[in-house]
Order: sequence, then structure tokens, then C-alpha cells
Amino acid sequence: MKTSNDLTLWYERPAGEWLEALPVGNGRLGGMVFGGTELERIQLNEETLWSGFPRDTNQYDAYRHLDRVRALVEQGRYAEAENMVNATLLGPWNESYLPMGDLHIKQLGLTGTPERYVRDLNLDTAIATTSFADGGTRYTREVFVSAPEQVMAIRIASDQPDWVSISASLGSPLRCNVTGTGAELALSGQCPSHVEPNYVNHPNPILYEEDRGIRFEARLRAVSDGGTIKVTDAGELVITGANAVTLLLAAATSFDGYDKDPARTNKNLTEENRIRLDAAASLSYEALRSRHVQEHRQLFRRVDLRLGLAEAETIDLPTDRRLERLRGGAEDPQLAALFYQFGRYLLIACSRPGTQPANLQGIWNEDVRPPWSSNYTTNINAEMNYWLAETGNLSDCHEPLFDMIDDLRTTGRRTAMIHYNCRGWTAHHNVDLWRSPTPVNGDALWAFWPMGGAWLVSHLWERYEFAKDEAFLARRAYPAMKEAALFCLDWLVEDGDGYLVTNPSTSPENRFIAPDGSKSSVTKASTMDMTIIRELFERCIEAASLLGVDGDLSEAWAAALKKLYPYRVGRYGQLQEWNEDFDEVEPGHRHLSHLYGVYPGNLITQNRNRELLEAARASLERRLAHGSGHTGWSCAWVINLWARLQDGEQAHAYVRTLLEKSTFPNLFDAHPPFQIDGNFGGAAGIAEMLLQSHDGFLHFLPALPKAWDEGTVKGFRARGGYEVQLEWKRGRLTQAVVVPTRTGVCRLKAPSPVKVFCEGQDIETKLVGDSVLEFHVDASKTYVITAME
Ligand code: FUC
Repeated sequence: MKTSNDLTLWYERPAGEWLEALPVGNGRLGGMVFGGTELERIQLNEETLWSGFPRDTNQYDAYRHLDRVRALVEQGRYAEAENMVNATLLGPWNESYLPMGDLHIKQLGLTGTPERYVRDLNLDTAIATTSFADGGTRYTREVFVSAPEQVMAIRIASDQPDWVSISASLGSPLRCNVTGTGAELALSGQCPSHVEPNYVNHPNPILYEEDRGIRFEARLRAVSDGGTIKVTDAGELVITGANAVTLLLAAATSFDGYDKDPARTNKNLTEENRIRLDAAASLSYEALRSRHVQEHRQLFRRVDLRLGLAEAETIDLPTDRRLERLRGGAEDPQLAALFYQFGRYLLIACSRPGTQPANLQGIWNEDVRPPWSSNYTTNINAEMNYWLAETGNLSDCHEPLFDMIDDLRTTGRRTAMIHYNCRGWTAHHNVDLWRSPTPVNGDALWAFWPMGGAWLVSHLWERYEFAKDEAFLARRAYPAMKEAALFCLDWLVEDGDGYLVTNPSTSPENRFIAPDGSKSSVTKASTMDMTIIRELFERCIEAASLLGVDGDLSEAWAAALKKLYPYRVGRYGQLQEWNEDFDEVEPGHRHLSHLYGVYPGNLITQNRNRELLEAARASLERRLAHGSGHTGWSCAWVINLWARLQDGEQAHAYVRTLLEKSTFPNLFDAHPPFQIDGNFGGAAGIAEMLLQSHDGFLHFLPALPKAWDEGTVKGFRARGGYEVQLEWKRGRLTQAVVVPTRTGVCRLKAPSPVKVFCEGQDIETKLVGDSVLEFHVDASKTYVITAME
């Protein structure tokens, strides 16, 4: 029996399947640890292993058909318009993320049935540990992926001297061969030059071509304390009679940028790996481990979250049993806190400065044809992956997304020009390692959606809002936003009523029933399109004015804002999803695209537009009454929406739904299948229930459910440049601490009377709105807000 602390996932059995294994990673290199006793499997990933190579996926004929599609939409011939989009405006599928392989470790010399088995993942150390006893000997295996040393380390030890004997082997589902010399094994392989998505029937879905595609090498080295090491003819590394063994694994690939042919790069993969292995091997295991733990904690320990008091016995149960218990109706608030911190752990493990952004599975994938190619799906999933980054004090981990935006500006500029004759840049709903911005194959329903760029740049603005760093705004955020907004300016057309609309337009990925009874996804001015554009233009005008640039452009954006197709409230009192009050083909659809303005956007808030907020509530209720929220990410979005609607009980009900119905035993989110967006979106939702800052002020505990009646938060970040601590009891805020990064005015909403102190002094405050207080703050000073009763 093991007593877990609040930051450990633990289990009493080895993982029977991949979704029970525990993820480790350093942003680039990932592993899924199964924790077998006699046979350990660690499934391996490297984030740049993708099929394909740089290609031009633009459709040079597309533009010739655009006017005809637009005319069909204006005539209300939506189904015909959709057919024509499918036939003329779409392009080829993009490429797939791939697994690297497997490391198998046989524990030799076991005598009987293992006893006192435990495996766990400690989120605070980022180490997965397996331990068990066999015939009086206790074995321990620790696995982690070091960011400082860029290697995976596996330490196998026992409590008896000279007792550790193992054999290790490498394999891969990709084309590969394994060689071994001295104390090393090398797995050299090649990626396919194309992989068809797993939902496409194709006689030859995995295509390998000579001198095409990414090459890779994974190199494993054994460092043994005592005993002997040899490589067998079967390509196994065998270590016998050691006190302990450290296996070090490094991986390198020939990927050298989205626009470079990986077959032509001169990277020496063996040398890259050897340099890393030599450096790691020169450290003692203890030093390697402590450098890793220290580096991880510098990110992970920025936030501490405690929710309520779990009933004592739940804390001592393995994680899978806690999930079962929750499914049986029990409360376990601290499990929600664990899920939140697991989200932060995952982001640290799969998205670090300089790495690729988190894809649909972060970096963890065992399939050569993974679901939806495990790519970047920008009509919700890629963005949701970053919803927790800023509030969760992991702004650094947000950066890979910004790098991808920079790449997409280059590729997406050509697509804007070739497909639509527009300035600026665009991206559609699927993006891959090669930064293909074009619409993919299949159906307009998902494929025709040129708003990816405009949504992605909202992340740059959000980063600015949280950090208030004008240099970032000037150098990184505004240039990408401006170009996305230029695209939108050119993409808008005037409709018959003089409104500016997008046409053709879809609302990912729902269909409507047109007045003639036909079903289509293609119309004009979907609410999501108009919201994203409105938000982007407003933010660009604000950014340009802050930076003192682009006056003319700002005038153009302001003029366009006045003519944008307006929000409409439909016959159910709902915020309409499309330009007309069409019925949905799927009223309980998983996407909540028309509610973008409530979350992740902030155009529809209590302060800005209460009536629209009520219409959005009606839309959400209608969706949910018909079964929405049934995929993990959809449920996560619902939590955030209820939080913004300030309904703590509803938000909490969907936190429970997410954990009960959409979470695998290893706490990975279930679409199903596994998709990591729900982990990040769910974690973001939990934070959003406790602290908001999107409506012009800090709002403490805006959607606190009864089940979390006591708790503390340290280290959340809020827009305006704040770090925030909260403490509450019996459902009421007792104290908050705010540390601003800049001097200025702080506004906060305090539902009951509070006093504000700085350095022991009572600060003067002014009431400026409905329970909104305003006071002056100096950068880096600490402001303590205390409830008066
Ligand atoms: C969108 C969603 C699907 C899935 C896929 C990866 O297309 O509609 O549910 O999440 O992305």
C-alpha cells in the first residue's frame, strides 16, 4: 500500500495497454512507461518524426471558382455551393505524426510472482517509478526525460548487490534496422514519404520512397555500476550482475525546418546522439536526476492548487480507483486539482521553447496512422492545447505555438494570394510539420475554414495581455496579427444588404438545414467567422494605437467593424450559429463555435453585452440538452463556457463529466480515442472557475462550486500582468494576494466588502462599477486583499 501525495498518479498493476501507461517527456523526446515487471515497455516518440517532406499544396485553380460559389450562396443555393466547394476549393490531405519505436527491457533472473508492486508518476519530479519485490529482492526502475541533457534516463536498481541483470532491445514500426557495439544499440530508421489519414481507405496508405522523408536514429547506451555488458547477435544489450544500471537514450532526426528537404540535410545523427550521451554519461546518475528535477520544478512549482478536502480514504487510493469511485458518485475535489496539475505537467513535457507545439496527442503516439493524423487541428484543438498556458504560469511553454504562427505566416501568405487573391496570411483547419496552410481533402464541413490564422494570432494577443510586454507586442504579436487582419479585410465581401460577410463560410463542423430542406455546411457570415474577425480588428486597432503605427489601416479596420454582419438572436432565444436562423443538422453538436465570443474570446461578457451573454447561455443549454459535450475537448470547452457564464455548479458538473466519462486510467483525455486537448482545456476550465480577468478586472472565484468550498491557489496569472494567490473557506474568499508586474491601476471585483493593504498600509480604493474596485499599484509590490467579515 502506498500513500499518494496530491501530485502523484499511482497504480497497483502494470499498464495492460497504452492508455494505462504513464507519459514522460522533455518537450521533444517522449516515452510511455508501462511498468511491466519481467518485461518493461517504454514506447518512444520524437516530436519531429512525421511523414512527408516540404510540398506545395496550393490549388492554383481554386480562385477561378470562388465567385461562382459566392453567387450560389447569395442565391441561397447552399447545398450546390457546398458541392462546388468540395469539388473546386479543397486540396490534398496533409501529413501524419509518427511513433519512433519501443524500448523493451527484460528483467532477468526473477523467480516468482512479483509482490508489493507499485508504479507511479510524480508530477513534482517528472519521474515515473516502478517498484516490486521478487524472492526477497526489491527492484526499482526510474524513468525520466531530461531537458538539460536531452536524454531519456532509465535507472534499474535493486536492494541486493550484484543483483541487476537485464537485457534491452530497440524496435520500431517504421522502416529500420538495429545495430549494436560495445555498450550501445542504435536504431536507424526512415519515415514514410506519405501516410494517408487513418479514416481514408487506401490500398497503399503508407508509402516509403528511397531518399525521401525524414531519417532518424535512436541510440541507447548502458552505464553499469558493476557487472558485465555485451551486445548479443540478436541485437540485445545484456547487462549481468550489476549493482545498478542506467540506460541513456538519445534521439536525432534529419528534420531541419518546415521548408527544408530532410533527405538533403547534412545532419550527422550519430554524432548528435553521441555528444548528448557522452555529456549525460559524464554525470553521476544522482547529478543527472537532480539537474532534471530542478529544471522541471522551476516550471512546475510556479503554481500550487488545493481544492476542498477530499474524504480521507480517497487520497490513499490508486488513481484508477479514484476515478472509479468518482464514477460511483463520490466527491473527490483534490482529484480535479490533480487533473489540473497533470495538465500543466503534460504541457511542460510536450511543449518547451524551441520545440514543436503540442499536437493532437502532445508528443505521445504509438500509431503509424494515428487518429486524425495526430496533426494540428486549428478549428479548436490546437488552440485548446494552449488555453492553460498563461493562467497556469507556463507562458514559456506557449512559445512553440508562436513559432508555428511565424512559419505559417510564410506559407499562409502564398495560400491567401493563390486561393483567394487576398493580402495577409491564412491557414485552414489542418496544419502539419510542413506548415501546410491549405484546405485538406474531404468535405467543406471541416476542410473549408480559412480562419485558422485569425484564431491562432489571438494567442499572441493573450500573451501580451498577460505579460503587458510592449516589446513582444511590437516585435512578435502585432506583425502576425496585422497580417492575419489584412487577410480578413480582403476576404470580407459586401452582401446584398450592404453587410461585410465571409462567403463562403462554415461553422466548424456543423451543418444546417436550409429552407428548401437541403443540408449544407456552407453559407455566409457564420457567427464564429464574424466573432473572430471582430475580435481581431478591435485588437489590431488597440495594438496599432499603443504602438503608434498604421493609422490608415486602423481606419480601414474601424470602418469594416461598423459594417460587419451583426450577431442575431434566434427563435429559441439562442445566439444564432449562422447568418439565418437555420436549424442544426446536429443540435447537440460537439463544436461550440458560435460561442467563441464567450470563451476563448471576450466579446460577449457581462460588462460588454449582457443580452448576448444570455443568448449564448440559451445556445449552450440547447446544445447540451441535445447531448453536446460528449467528446473530451467538447466537455472541456463546456466547462470554460459555464465558468464564463459564472455558473459554478454547471461548470463543476462538467468537470465531473470530463473525469467520469472522458478520462482514461492514466488521466489522458478521451475524445475517444486519446486526444490531449481535453487535458489542457479541462485544466484551463478549472482555473477559469477560480480566477477570471477577461472583462476589464480581476474576478476572484467567479464560478466556485459548493463541492470546492475550501481551497487555496498560488501562482495563477491574470491579464494586466498579475500573479494571484487566493484562499477561501466555506465558499467565501478569505484573502487574496496580488503582485503586479507593472505600475498602474488595478481593478478587481469583490462580491463582498474587502480591504486592500500594501506593506501593512490600508490602501485607498474607489468603487468604479458593479462591485468593481480600483486602486493604484506599484510594480512588484504585494497587495493583500482581505475580506471584511
Ligand atoms: C475536429 C473535431 C473532431 C476531432 C478532430 C481532431 O475535426 O471535430 O472531433 O477532435 O478535430
